[in-house]
Amino acid sequence: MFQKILIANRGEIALRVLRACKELGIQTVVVHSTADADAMHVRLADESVCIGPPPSRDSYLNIHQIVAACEITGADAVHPGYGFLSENAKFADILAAHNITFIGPSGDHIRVMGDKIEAKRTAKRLGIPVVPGSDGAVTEEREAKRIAAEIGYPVIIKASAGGGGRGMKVARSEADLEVALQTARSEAGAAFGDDAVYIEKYLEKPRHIEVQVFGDGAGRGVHFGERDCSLQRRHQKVWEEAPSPALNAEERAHIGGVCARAIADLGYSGAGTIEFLYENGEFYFIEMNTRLQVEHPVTEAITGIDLVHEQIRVASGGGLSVRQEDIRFQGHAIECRINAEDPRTFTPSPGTITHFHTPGGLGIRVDSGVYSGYKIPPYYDSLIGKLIVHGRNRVECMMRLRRALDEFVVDGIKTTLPLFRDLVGNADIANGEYDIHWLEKYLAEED
Ligand code: MV4
Repeated sequence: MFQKILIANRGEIALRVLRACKELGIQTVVVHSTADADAMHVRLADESVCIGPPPSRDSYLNIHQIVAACEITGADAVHPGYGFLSENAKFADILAAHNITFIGPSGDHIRVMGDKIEAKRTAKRLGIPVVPGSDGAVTEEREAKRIAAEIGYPVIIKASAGGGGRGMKVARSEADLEVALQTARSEAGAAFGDDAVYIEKYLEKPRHIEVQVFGDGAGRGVHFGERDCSLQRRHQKVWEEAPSPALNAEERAHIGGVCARAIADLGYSGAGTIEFLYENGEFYFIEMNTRLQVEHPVTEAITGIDLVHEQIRVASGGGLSVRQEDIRFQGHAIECRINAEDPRTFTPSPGTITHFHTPGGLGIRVDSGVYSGYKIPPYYDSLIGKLIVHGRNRVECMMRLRRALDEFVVDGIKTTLPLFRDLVGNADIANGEYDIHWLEKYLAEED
């Protein structure tokens, strides 16, 4: 087991990882920017190293500073959290070259999944169902037209270096295709320095369902069920739940089994998320994330398993603590992302939190690094906390969530809490009847 883990992140996830380390008796080092000197995780860590000024590229993204902090403190592993360097293959490689363990998959696995064309090819080879489309990159209009005619319109053109919704163009008929292809290619080239694009059948009203997987790096793979993350705005998830209201136990076991076997065959190590669009009873792979995700607590709530413990165990060579048959799904969990933003416009609202009171009681978990008197710096993303509610079934979970939202007090700044108070009273949400476009339509109709 590791003696000392360096946490290369900030905010609620830095605290989340720190808690796991403490439970495992592992010493902790945090690195932070000058803007985060007052953060809760900095106070709670055994050691802290200030690595630079507020802009992320000069601190949380500065690989050399982080490696130096490992060398100075004698950390033998790094947990990257999510975002920042968590899916940076070069970072994983550099740490390996310094004999420091990256708590995550190999640089090569990160690289494959970061290239969306390569990821899709790999998924297909491993027996994961993918969206019908081009076999690889498409450059010529003639070829694009041939593929689109074959799969049928509408089609979507996506950047291979994109992901998370960046660099996509929909073509509803052949007349749109030339412009869509050229715009997608030039935007991809400008944004990512890589103009490779690919074509897929455009699914009109899917849900976003993702499967939590783990590999032990030695040929074993397991799944922890799925999360439904369809409620998004501008590709930012707002509300996530497990299990998906759209799946039955048979579908869950089937797609989970397919994903677990793929992870085993790939020799993957650590936590991963296989993302699907789900429409008319079919799953279509879109991307794989090679990190722990923001919404991992809903999976923890329904399985009772600490996924950060598992990440640390696997990275240290201790293997997974569970076999597939030990993983049981109990009840229902919902996560609400509390952002320091206007609940209608989503404009960031940094500043001082004058009063912070979190809900409690059975089935309630709040993951947050903020406290009364804390000043939210303006430099980073606006997530200030997550409310995760668990109940024996979805109805109980929703009742408990409504009660928890009533107790939650965040004064001094604007937050997305009022949006969630509206959502828990909505009939579509109560019925679990929503797709990836539901939230944006709802917000457009509100004003
Ligand atoms: C799609 C799609 C429809 N058809 N692919 C957006 C994020 C990126 N991960 C993939 N995305 C989409 N890919 C096909 N073939 C619709 C989306 C999409 C979306 C997906 C998940 C959650 C929210 C979304 C919002 C708009 C579009």
